[in-house]
Amino acid sequence: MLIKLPSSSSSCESEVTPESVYLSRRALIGRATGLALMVGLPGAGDARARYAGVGQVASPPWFADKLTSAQWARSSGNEVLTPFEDASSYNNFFEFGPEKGDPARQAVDFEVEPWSVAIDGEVARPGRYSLDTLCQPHRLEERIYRLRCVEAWSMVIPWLGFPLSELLRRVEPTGQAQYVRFEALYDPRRMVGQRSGFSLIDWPYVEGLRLDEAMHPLTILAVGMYGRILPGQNGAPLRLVVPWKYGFKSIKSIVRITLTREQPKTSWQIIAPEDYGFYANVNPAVDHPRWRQARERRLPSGLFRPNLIPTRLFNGYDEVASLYEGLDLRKNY
Ligand SMILES: Nc1nc2c(c(=O)[nH]1)N[C@H]1C(S)=C(S)[C@@H](COP(=O)(O)O)O[C@H]1N2
Ligand SMILES: [Mo]
Repeated sequence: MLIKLPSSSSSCESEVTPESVYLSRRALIGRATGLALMVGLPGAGDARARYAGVGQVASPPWFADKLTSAQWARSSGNEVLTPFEDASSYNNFFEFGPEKGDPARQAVDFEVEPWSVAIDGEVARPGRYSLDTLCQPHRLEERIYRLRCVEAWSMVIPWLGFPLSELLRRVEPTGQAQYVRFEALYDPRRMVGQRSGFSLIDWPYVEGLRLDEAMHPLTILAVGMYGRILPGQNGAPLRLVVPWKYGFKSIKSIVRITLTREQPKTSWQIIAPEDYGFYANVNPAVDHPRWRQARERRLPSGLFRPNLIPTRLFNGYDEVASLYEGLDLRKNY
């Protein structure tokens, strides 16, 4: 459950929320045993200083437990973090509507408990895992990554998650497994964008990776960001983050992971195969049919003085280059 508590700087929540709602929230908060207050967590001091504007939220006990042993990144190189405010209000999450502000508005009360993930296909140990059993063996790590959307804007986000490779090893891919297919939640009752007849997407949202890409140490499953549990609009409760690929590969709200022999058909490929390829590696030299990819707007960015920076091949993550040796990146865009 995601409940935003008033931060010390904001006005008392009871002033702005109808009393009935406020009281029922208070009751819920009282029942949640693991309040993830970042204060006092080992190693979290630096993190907290960096996370201006991140309010305190209640989190389920399994997440609060994991936070106490999380490995916090102490530096982000010389890159400035995107403020939480921007990263959690400017989103693409079509299940909650087509506009950038829709997910933050529509996913506030997105209920993600209980949540389970089915793992099937070419694995020796298929099964359905509750979110906490899925995460239980894995230590949370903070990973500060650039996120480059195919629409030519980017952010720098401190995720909390664990390598996807660790999970895949647990379920033991068979010798036939070549690809990983990811499926997001389909539930029109909870996701208003899925109720619209005008959506481009044939639900559920599907993404995929080659198995070696999925096993790469940079590829993570995230359950949190900015030292807290993932907000609904950012893909609660479980999302993929593949930092060298365009943002649409980083599928949110995952309910199914399938190891396959064949390359899966992914949502954006189905919608517009000329515009969005399976690989979707960030590449300044390969333009989108309707716009250039050589530069990006690093958010926050003013409308009149956009904060433009050059886009880098593989979003600057050169260590993945060996995955694509001998592959024509123009053809395999
Ligand atoms: N299930 C799902 N996952 C999704 C999307 C979506 O619409 N649905 N949008 C993608 C796109 S286009 C981007 S740029 C990133 C945005 O992630 P963020 O909102 O956390 O920055 O999520 C990706 N994951
Ligand atoms: Mo995107």
